[in-house]
Amino acid sequence: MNGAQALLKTLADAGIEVCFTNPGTSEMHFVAALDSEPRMRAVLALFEGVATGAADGYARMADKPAATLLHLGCGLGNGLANLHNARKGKVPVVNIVGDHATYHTQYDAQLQSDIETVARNVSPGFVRTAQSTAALCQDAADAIAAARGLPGQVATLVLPADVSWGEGGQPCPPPALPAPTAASDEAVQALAQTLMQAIRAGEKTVLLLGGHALREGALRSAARIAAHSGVQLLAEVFPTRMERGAGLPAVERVAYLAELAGVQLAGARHLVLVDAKSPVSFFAYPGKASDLVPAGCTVHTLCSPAQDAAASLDKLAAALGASATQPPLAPAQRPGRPRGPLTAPKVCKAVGHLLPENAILIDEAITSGLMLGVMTAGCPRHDLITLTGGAIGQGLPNAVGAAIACPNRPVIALIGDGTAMYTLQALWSMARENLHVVSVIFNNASYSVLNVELERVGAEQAGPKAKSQLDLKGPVLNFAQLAQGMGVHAVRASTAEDFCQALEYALAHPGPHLIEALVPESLAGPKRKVLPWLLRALPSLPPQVARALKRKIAP
Ligand SMILES: Cc1ncc(C[n+]2csc(CCOP(=O)(O)OP(=O)(O)O)c2C)c(N)n1
Ligand SMILES: [Mg+2]
Repeated sequence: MNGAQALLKTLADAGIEVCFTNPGTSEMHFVAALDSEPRMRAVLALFEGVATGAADGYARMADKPAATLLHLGCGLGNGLANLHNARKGKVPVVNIVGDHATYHTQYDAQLQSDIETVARNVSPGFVRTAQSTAALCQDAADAIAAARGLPGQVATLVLPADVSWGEGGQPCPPPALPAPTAASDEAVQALAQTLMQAIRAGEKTVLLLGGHALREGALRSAARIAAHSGVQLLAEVFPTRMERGAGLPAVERVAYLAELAGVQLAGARHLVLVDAKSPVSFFAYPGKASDLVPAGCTVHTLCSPAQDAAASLDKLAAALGASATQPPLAPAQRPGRPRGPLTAPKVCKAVGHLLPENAILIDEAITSGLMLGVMTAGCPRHDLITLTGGAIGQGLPNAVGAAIACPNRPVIALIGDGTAMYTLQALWSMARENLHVVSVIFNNASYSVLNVELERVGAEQAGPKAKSQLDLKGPVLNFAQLAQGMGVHAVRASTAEDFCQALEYALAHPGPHLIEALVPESLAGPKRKVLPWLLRALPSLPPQVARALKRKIAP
């Protein structure tokens, strides 16, 4: 066996079944070896950001990593934004990055660059350059172990061409994965005491759920604790994967806008982190706090991302006497069928009206998705995937990976028009692999959220040059035509009736579809003007009024 063949066998033996590729000359032996390993599916992406985002989406749904195959430092660099999103979401990915043959690097040829430096940013826990064909598969097993540990991470193995083509490859058995451990008895007991005291004293206590705490088992335990003890539940702002819908506990997410998150957390005296990071503002704004933990609030940790969230919550529920409590669950209910001229909230309503059983919902709709949460809260149960690292261009590639991980589940990806243009090539991979993905693109001809941010940061009066940097009107994009050019069935909708019909058709016909929703900006005109004022006023309003306003702006 050559190195590449042994590597593929090692990957497949460890349960890695899919490789999202964008190869070049240095990866040709790996490409050639693909046919020697029938257990490995190879999926071509036409841009590295699609390959890495697909690997991310795949792992979120399969709960195990895919591999990527990338071309030297430049290919890895092209895939970096979505690896960043995977890193922030603690999603396992095994990158295989081809490199020049070891003896070729001294010549500083055209594609020569420092791959490890590029990799370190997104895979700080594991970057290694394989040095010999004989040791390659041990390197791969170490990479897989690093990726699959708790928390999951991006691991990068650099594969020089001569290590790949060299003879004498030795496949390695799959690495042993340590069983995740729950929070210790002592830690749970101590926290239970603190919480009981706090609750007796009437102090507002919040459990902040993130990571694996947003899966069904953990959610149920958390909801038992909440129902029994009166603590409040919040979910982290951008979940990696959240199970929700009718029959599951409904958990409100921390708001994206810091001022709204402030309303949610106001008055909290105890914040308990459950596989979550202490909340901070997405960006800094002049004169506003970055840390969202209110003054006088103590932060506790039930379990870190390296621990078993569900088992830790179970233990806490038991310690509080909540194990038998029946928590309230989201009732089954859907919004009605929207009518009239299409708007972004009506698209969200239509999705809520029609969302099929067991769907995977990907939300990268930016301002157009503000109503998605409420509109789908009572839908049949589904998984929600969100933009974990803020680097846009994640959603369409995620859809490719999610559909490959779960071929029997419909995937609906809601994407902003600006966002869609980062990794639009994902559509081609959807067509080639015949994936059942419905991509909904909100064409509002704008980087709308940045117009909001322009007002919020208090920048000086924006002139025409500034405004044109946030405007996508000249020329207006035609996503239906772009999709058709990549082999994806696509339609445009400008009324709610047309949109509903298109969505029904797409859901009923397996395979990729794109629906281009022609919508006005959700936050425009007077709404956009008053928003910064409202946000600034929130802390001085009575809590009930502030909460009502929060529900109105971002339910
Ligand atoms: C990789 C990356 N580049 C740029 C940005 C900055 N950014 C955030 S939102 C956004 C525009 C989003 O526009 P669109 O998808 O049309 O959504 P809308 O604001 O119109 O709702 C940009 C450019 C980012 N977050 N990530
Ligand atoms: Mg837009």
